[in-house]
Amino acid sequence: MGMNITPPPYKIKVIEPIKIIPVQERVKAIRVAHFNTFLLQSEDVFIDLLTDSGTSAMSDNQWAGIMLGDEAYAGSKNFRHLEEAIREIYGFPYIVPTHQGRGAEHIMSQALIKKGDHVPNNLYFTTRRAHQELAGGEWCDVSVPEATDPESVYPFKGNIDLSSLEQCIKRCNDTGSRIPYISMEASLNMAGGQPFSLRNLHGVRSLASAYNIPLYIDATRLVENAYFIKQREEHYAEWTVARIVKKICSLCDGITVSAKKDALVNIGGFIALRDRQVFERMREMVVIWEGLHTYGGLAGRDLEALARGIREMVDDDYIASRIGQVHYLGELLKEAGVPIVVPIGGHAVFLDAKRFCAHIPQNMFPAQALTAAIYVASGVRTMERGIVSGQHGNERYDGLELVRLAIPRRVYFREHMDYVADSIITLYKKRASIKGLRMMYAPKELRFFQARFEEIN
Ligand code: PM9
Repeated sequence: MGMNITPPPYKIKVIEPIKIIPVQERVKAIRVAHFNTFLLQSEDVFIDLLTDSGTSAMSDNQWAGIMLGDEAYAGSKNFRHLEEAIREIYGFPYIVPTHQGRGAEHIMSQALIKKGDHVPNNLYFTTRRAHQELAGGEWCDVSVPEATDPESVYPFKGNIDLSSLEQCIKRCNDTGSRIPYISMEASLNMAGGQPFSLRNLHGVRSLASAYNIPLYIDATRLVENAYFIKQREEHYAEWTVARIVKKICSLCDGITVSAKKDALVNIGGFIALRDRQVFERMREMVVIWEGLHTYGGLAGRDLEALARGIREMVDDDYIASRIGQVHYLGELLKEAGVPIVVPIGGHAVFLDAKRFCAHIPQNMFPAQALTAAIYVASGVRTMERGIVSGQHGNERYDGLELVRLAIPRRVYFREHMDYVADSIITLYKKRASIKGLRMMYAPKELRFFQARFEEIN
């Protein structure tokens, strides 16, 4: 295929058996799950590409760390190890641990946002936006237009549109509305795992400084973003991924992190920042919602596994092989003519359901229907990233309509990717048989997790 293959720089020590249940049982299982892959039982799934969150395989070094958990209520030595790792790799002095990413988003939003504030974001992430809005903020989109064009090959779809950002700031100044911070997500998940460039980040930093607004990055997949900068942006080919990560962090005021992605652990999150006053406000809040400020809802062993994961995640060979595997799957699908989001992202391959299921209108949830069809056809579990995830309340939505195949880190083999590609290519040939869905129930917040559907005949 003429691709550069980087073999994984690790080998197997422990395995977990998986099996595929017969197709009749899969048909039953997806009905019981109301056509929502979040409601499937994991034993009924063969290859689980629902998410790359908390699904990574830990190393022997991390498992060894688990045995060194200091489970004292206060002052656990593992928290000190975590602080050291974050200071070394990300470069921030102050750390607030949380149980996972949305715990960090909750605290950041409550600490910084007041009712009526506007928060500029590059597109949105579901939980981040929900917490900004619950705190009384108004989300405003300052992503580049390419972010929502699945066919554009623009290499930095995670960029912020600098003129939209400046307009947003000026509009807020004119109307007396406050901007508590600029929110920028690395490896923009909802656009297909797309990076921002360092050049763009410098531009955002300049505006932030000119208008005296803090800049906080969602650094959940910062390492993957840094890898793309190394690959695609002039000047950085010779830099290590670790150096690029540090550089990015030097340009912002702080980060929130779901450590369940880049950082190779099954649970964990944190806020890391430079402003001591803001840190102290957040540290007062963490004890209300998460736990003491030296564990934030995590066990000592979790803190240790995370401290070690943070050091492992910036290994250049590892990250090349990780993104290489995602790329491998994406290329197989692309070559077979299956419509996917390009460029292929860092953590996942995204199918474009608008083109895959062109016969299903968006109000019949084509991406949701496609996740169900893929499961029945192959036992592979994927996630809807379209109108179910994207629409808030009664707001109009005609945005991206995607199915995400997220690849857990250090978990599956090339043969698994071949099987996934084969199954989807076969389904694509029979796509006319996929039926639209009707939504029967949806919770008010983050409806995609628990919504229920039935098939339209
Ligand atoms: N992302 C994902 O599968 C897990 C659940 S939401 C479907 O992609 C970003 C960029 C994320 C993210 C979670 C969170 C929240 C914040 N930012 O899941 O609370 O992708 O640890 O993190 C998921 P937690």
